[in-house]
Amino acid sequence: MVTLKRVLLSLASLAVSATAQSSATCDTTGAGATGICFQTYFDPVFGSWYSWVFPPLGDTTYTNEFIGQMTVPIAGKWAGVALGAGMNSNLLITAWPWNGSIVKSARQAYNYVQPTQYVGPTITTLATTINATHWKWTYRCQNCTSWYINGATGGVDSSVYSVFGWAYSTTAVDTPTDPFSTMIQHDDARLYGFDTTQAHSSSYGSYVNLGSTSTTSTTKVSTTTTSTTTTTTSAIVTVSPTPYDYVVVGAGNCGLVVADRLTEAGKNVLLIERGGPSTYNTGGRDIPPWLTGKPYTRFDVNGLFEAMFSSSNPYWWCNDISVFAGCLIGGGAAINGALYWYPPDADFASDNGWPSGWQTPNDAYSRLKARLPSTQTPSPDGKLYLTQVYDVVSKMLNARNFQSIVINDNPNSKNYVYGRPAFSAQGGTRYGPMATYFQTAKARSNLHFWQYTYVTGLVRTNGTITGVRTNYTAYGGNGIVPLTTKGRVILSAGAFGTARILYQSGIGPSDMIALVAGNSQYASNLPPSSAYINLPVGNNVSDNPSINLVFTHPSVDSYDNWAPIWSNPRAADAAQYAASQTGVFAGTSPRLNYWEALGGSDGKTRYLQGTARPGAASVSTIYPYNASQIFTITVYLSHGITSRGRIGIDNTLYGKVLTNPWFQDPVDKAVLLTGINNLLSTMSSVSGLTMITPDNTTTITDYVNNYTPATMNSNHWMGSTRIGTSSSSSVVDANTKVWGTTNLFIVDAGIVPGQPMSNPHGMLMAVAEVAVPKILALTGGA
Ligand code: 6FA
Ligand code: ABL
Repeated sequence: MVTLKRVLLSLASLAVSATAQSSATCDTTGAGATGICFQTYFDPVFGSWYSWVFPPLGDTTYTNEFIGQMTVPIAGKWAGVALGAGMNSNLLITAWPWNGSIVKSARQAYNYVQPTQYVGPTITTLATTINATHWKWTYRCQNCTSWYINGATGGVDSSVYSVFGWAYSTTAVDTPTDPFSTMIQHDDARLYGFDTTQAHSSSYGSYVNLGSTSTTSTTKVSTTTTSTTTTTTSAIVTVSPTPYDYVVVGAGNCGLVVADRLTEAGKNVLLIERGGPSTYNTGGRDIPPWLTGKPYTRFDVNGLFEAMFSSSNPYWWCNDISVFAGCLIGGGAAINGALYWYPPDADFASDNGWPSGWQTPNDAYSRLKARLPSTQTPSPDGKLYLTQVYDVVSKMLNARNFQSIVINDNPNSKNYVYGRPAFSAQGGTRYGPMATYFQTAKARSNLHFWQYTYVTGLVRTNGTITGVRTNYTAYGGNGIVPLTTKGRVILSAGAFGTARILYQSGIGPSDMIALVAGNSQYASNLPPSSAYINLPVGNNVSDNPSINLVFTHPSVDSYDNWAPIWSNPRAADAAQYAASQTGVFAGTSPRLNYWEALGGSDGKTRYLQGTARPGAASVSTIYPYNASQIFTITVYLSHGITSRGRIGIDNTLYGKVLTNPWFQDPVDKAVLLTGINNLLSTMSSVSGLTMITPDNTTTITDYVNNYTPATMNSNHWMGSTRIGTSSSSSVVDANTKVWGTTNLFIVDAGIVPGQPMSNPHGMLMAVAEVAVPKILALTGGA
């Protein structure tokens, strides 16, 4: 057992820091060997093996089935697999040993709650082995590769790389004889990349004929509680914790920049990300059917951006936040529209809420541009594609004497200007921080990276953080990552994610901490109430109010409203992208952006950004219209907005908006209305142009007044942990250190006090470029 433990330990560090991978193994040795060759994933946390083999691709005899095997330490009182990226809406199979055989069930979960019976699959045991250390169960699962769960269809496409999950518990189910027994939540569960493409066997037909044999080795443990408990103790795998100089939470847009700059400075850094791979170079293998065999996933191909919103299994969104946010490597930068603007000086101005020391960060801009230059021509052949929307909207703007410029050549020009969108793309692919900062960070031995690991709070003694709590419970036996004596934590979990971690650590308004204190799972992690730190976490939140206007014009190609791009794209465009990464698919949907400064009745200037694209998210009109000619102009109010809202959690710790941030100040609404009317004032100068949403049965004022608030969301949430000069009105000081703490920092959208001029992901990377040198320059740290 000592030997096994050492092997598992070394595998543990390997598998957690690298992309989890499956490998080919044949079950040919030891008692009860089936002879089946599987593709296997080894779980380093508890030391289980989860294996699959599918019929050959194209086989028509054994449709909709597979053979699976679980080899689980005897301490595992039940284990389960999810046939997809998460428990929710995927087929789940649970199993446990009982009286020398395996009790099995197919289950489903409608949410992150106890899974219940799922009717449909036929599961047949092919072999069972139970010995002193493990139980091994081999099963055939028929009617198991597609399902209808939770109102959605799902399935395993074994011709492409998959993401699967495991769950494991050391607590037995409530009624072991009942396959559908209730159970307490698993000790731990993870997702992992699984190479289904390698999990096919021409011997499948002979494997299913193993029949329902049950082999039980001579060393079978008795099923009495006493003897299994004895075995349990020696089989549990605990990974020894290592202290780190810096723990960075969140490998998102900002976290990747932070991790790169800290490791560049020689610090020993652990980067923790709750999600998994995105782009190919992060380990992602979610490749569209028309690019099979090519190294371009849905996250690489910019043209697949609009498909993010129409997938039946959108595993990339954070599943515990009420608004869109990316929970995978790259965070928002892995799933966003890749509009990428070099920040104007106004973004960091003191009248936008920034403390001194942040204005005109030219060095940071230079560092950012050097790592990630923008492009107006995402297609590597230098050509522009699908340009009709640009041509039409530029006519509306020319009639008002707007100037056409290269936006990122003139970042400070943001009044009466328009231009082609700038993208954080290169080589026809989404580039972003995943292809730049993350790659250099990963190449350094002082970067340690854990994915699929969820941070649930901080361990602290008053204002000093001593550890980071994770769901990797085998780590030190409790999932707590310790810090070196002068160690620091940097939260980059995004505006919602960071706020929640703070609440879970007793930092924030008392009503939010009270919700954690009332949560049976997390209450005990809170520090004593005398150590709570009262800060306005979640307050002062802003997001651009945005209004969509939908038009038609005879020259416009709506690009089929981006509907068939995942499974059935236009053949010529798909072939062009496959051959040279050029063409329509090299860019995301936007085709023109414009900016205008507008005065308000309060004497303040607010800026408006417009984004025009083929297609529309929704159309509401009494007019007959030609759907192949639709396009949208989204009008955002950005820099200078005064409205603020509040975000927080509910009693299940689900992240949500408590007070909408849009139009709290009526002047914001009045100014946006002025901007929309200005835009529409020259419509008649473009012949053939019709606005269909709103149509002429609705005035612009009514349209804006009746706009569903949630659809005004721009996904540009910031300010929940704003930077400032006082702990009564801000959460972090000018060095991004959380007030009242000695070693806790925040570097993400949450610290931004006022909306920047434009879509923010570039500006946010600049925030990280400014913040890291400030943190490193602060004395007292590692
Ligand atoms: N910004 C742009 O500039 N241009 C765009 O075109 C654009 N489009 C979109 C868009 O289309 C959508 C749908 C969304 C949601 C956002 C868009 N944005 C755009 C906004 C931009 O992407 C975000 O403002 C930006 O990504 C925010 O950067 P942050 O670094 O503050 O936050 P992220 O969400 O990127 O990263 C947080 C990371 O922490 C994630 O990887 C998450 O998985 C991880 N995390 C969260 N909680 C965690 C926990 N408890 N434990 C471990 N990891 C955690
Ligand atoms: C952004 O900055 C916004 O956050 C996104 O909402 C926006 O994308 C992208 N940039 C591109 O401009 C829109 C999509 O084009 C819509 O199809 C989608 O309905 C909307 O996001 C959802 O918020």
